Amino acid sequence: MATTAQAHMTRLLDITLGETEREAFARLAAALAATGSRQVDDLAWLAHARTLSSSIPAAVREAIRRFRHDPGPAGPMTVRNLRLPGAELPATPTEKGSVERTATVPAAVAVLLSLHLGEIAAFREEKYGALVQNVVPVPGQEAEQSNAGSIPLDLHVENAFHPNRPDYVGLLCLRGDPSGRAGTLVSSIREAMQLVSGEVLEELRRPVFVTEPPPSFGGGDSAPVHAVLEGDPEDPNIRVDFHATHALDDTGKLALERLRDAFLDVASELVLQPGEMAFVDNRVAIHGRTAFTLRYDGRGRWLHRTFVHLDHRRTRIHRPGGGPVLS
Ligand SMILES: O=C(O)CCC(=O)C(=O)O
Ligand SMILES: [Fe+2]
Repeated sequence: MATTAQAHMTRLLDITLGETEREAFARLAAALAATGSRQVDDLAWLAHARTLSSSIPAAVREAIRRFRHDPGPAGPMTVRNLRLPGAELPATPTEKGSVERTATVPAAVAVLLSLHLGEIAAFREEKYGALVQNVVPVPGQEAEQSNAGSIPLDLHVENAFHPNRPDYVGLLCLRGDPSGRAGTLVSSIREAMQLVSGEVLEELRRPVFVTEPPPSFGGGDSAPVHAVLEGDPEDPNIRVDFHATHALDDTGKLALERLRDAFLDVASELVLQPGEMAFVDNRVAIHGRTAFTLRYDGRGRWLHRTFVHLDHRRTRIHRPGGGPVLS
C-alpha cells in the first residue's frame, strides 16, 4: 500500500489512495456528512458537496480527469482505499427500493466522487429519484433481473431504453459479499468489437432493435427502435441490455448473439471490496453481475449506486426547477 503523498496508480485509470490521501478524503467526507440538513437530496447540501468535490485529493482529481477524457480500452475506473465506517456500519438494508437519503459518510464519499466526475442525476420513476441508491439483495426479488436479485444479472447498458440514460454509473462498496463470489462484470465495446466480424457490426448499426424498460422503472413502453452501435464505426457507443433488448429480424437476432458472446469473452470481473468505488462509462462499457449466495443477517453485500451526466443542460427540460432528478 502506498504511504506517500503521491497516490499509487495500479493502472492508468485506477487509483489506490495513499495514507495521506485516504485521511484527507476521510476528513472531507466526514465534514460534508455533518453539514446542513444532512440530507443527500437537499439542494443546499448538494451545492455544498459540489464545492467540496473540488477539494478531494489532487491525485484522485487527476485520475478522474483522465477517465473523463477517455475511459480506456476496458471502460471502468476504480478508486481504492477509501476510508468508510467498518464495525459501526449499520446492518445491510433488505427493504424493496432501498435508497440512502441521509448524508452518511459513505453517501458523502459516493457524492463527492460523482460530482467531481460530472453532474449527479436520478430518475423520478426509479427508486423515487434518490441520488444515492442501495444495491442490496431483497428478499422475494432474488430471481429478478434487477440489482435487487442474486441470480446472474445480464450484461447491460444502464437504462438502455432511456434517451437520457446516465453517462456513468458509480458503484461504491460498503460491505463486500462475505462469500467473495459476487463479481461486477464489466465489458467494453472497444474490446468486444475486435472479436466480431465487420458484417455483424454492420447489422448492429441498423435501427432494428427495441429495449424494454427494466423492472426498477415499473415497466412501461419500450423505447423506439434503435441501433445497438451508434456513432463512429471505429469507436462506437454501445446501447444494449441482453435481457431487455430484442431484434426485430433474424439477422439482428444472430448479430446480438455474436455480440453477447464477444462481450462475455472480454468481460472482466471486479469483486468490489469495502472502500472501493468503480465508475463505468455507460457509453463504452456494459456491466452485469455474477450470481452469489444470499445472506439476510445484516452482513450481506451492500453497494451505493450513483448516476452521472456530463451535460446537465441537455436534460434541463426534464429536470423541474433545475434540480438533479429527471422526470
Ligand atoms: O451488483 C452489481 O455489481 C451491479 C448491479 C447493477 O447492475 C446496478 O446496480 O446497476
Ligand atoms: Fe446496472
